[in-house]
Amino acid sequence: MTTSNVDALLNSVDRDISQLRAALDAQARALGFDCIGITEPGTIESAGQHFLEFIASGGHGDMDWLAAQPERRVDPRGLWSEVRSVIMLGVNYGPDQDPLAILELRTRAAISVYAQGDDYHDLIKKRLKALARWLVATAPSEVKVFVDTAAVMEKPLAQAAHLGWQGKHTNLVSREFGSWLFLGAIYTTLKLPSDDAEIDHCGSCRACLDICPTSAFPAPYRLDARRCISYLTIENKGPIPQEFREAIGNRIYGCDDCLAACPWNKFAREGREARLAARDELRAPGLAELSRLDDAAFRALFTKSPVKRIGRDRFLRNVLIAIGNSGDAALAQEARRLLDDASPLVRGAAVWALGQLLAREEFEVVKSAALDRESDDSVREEWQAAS
Ligand code: B12
Ligand code: SF4
Repeated sequence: MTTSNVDALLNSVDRDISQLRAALDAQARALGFDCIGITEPGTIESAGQHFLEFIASGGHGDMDWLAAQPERRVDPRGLWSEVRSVIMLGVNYGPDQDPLAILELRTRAAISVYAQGDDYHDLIKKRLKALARWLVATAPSEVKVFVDTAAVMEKPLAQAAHLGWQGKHTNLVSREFGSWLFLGAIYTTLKLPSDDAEIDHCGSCRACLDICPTSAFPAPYRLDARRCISYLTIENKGPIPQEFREAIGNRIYGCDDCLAACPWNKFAREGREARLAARDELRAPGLAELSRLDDAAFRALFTKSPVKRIGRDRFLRNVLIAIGNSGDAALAQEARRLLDDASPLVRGAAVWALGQLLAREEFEVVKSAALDRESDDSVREEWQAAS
């Protein structure tokens, strides 16, 4: 083959690849993704190192699944040796109202923005699978799709693919969508041209660090998950440690404070995808009503919602912490009723709520009656601690 023939062949390969990229971008947008970028597997080495330091420091708390098999997470090739390109995708879930306003309504529950609608895992997985199918049909290859639950470092990969940068709150910040992006990934055996990594645009801002109610950031870009309200209300299975209970306020599932404080949100585009809309009944539900949910009613209210995965007992634990923080003595009757709940987790949180809401004398009367019939050690400890 002559040199000019080789050049012609290479030019046509380049043209095909740039056409494939343009078509991939168009297809991703048609399927409801708001941004897309591509990187290679070997681009997150330093993030992988930071991940190992994070695990060694114990910052993951009880999330053993996060610490398991780190070699799979710190490099995409550890999860799938054939991967040659990583396609990162984002879906904007910017709220249609101020997510911090609810924090002032102390008898209402604050559910974090991402959990007020249908479960994003299901929605994004469907879109990822559709895009992956299209890719395989267009350019024969093998693919795997991931959203959230697999051993994939989605934020560093998204930064490497130019979707945004990991801000001081550790989440990905986008110039277009601020802090409100869900992430998903497609690993492929195709070798696609990579985008340039995005650079850090946080500058001297520290709004997300300063707003955190539980001081969960030991340093910028580092989170101690054990102090984060998202971890405490969602991942943590036991009683919520005493030191964080008041700071949690009325946040009963997740927390949005650091995301909402980010000044880049003001550049976020209007008009989010309709299917990510909040359900009206989950925008500001009453604490009293939530405290009356039994298992069946809990499952019915949170059908298709991510909230369902923590189960009724952990959910009620969170609601009772919020009741204790409500300052509304009328809610004491709800906590009192839950002293007889079948779950020690719920009974223990009810004790704390009563300790916050009842006058000392009244509390002691309730205590002496309830302590007699309480056999669980952890709940008895709550009674002692609340006295
Ligand atoms: C575990 C996890 C959590 C944990 C731990 C959070 C965390 N920051 O890691 C908990 C339960 C607390 C959590 C909470 C939330 N999560 Co979460 N979570 C994850 C998950 C499954 C893994 C993240 C991970 O690998 N963490 C491990 C640590 C090591 O990672 P890291 O914090 O990013 O660590 C970096 C920094 O610490 C930094 N670093 C460490 N040391 C040093 C030192 C220096 C010098 C420097 C410069 C940097 C540095 O480098 C590390 C590696 O990049 C991802 C999905 C996925 N598979 O990626 C979703 C994910 C991160 N979560 C998400 C969301 C939406 C949330 C919440 C907003 C939910 C809510 N409203 O309550 C909160 C936000 C809290 C916060 N400020 O991070 C989204 C974030 C989207 C985005 N735009 O970034 C993800 C990507 C899920 C998704 N598919 O969309 N989450
Ligand atoms: S989500 Fe809330 S508690 Fe967690 S780090 Fe951000 S501001 Fe702090």
